[in-house]
Amino acid sequence: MLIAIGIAATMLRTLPVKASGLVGDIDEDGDVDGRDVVLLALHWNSEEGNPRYDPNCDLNGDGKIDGKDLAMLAANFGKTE
Ligand SMILES: [Ca+2]
Ligand SMILES: [Ca+2]
Repeated sequence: MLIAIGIAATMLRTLPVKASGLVGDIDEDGDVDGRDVVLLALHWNSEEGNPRYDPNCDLNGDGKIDGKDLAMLAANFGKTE
């Protein structure tokens, strides 16, 4: 329950800065599909300051690209704008 509230709060904080408005649409082509999963995988397990870190893949904006970001992408997988 606390985790769900935390994720919801993070999403509310993150949503306005995303250009596409669709959380998980990393390449901003209007849908959340395998290409976005691949992009997230390429930057997987990196942190802010690491050369592999890409803020577009850090969906919850916590400075790390990890399972929390994958969970947010998975929640929107298959969705389009
Ligand atoms: Ca996409
Ligand atoms: Ca993150």
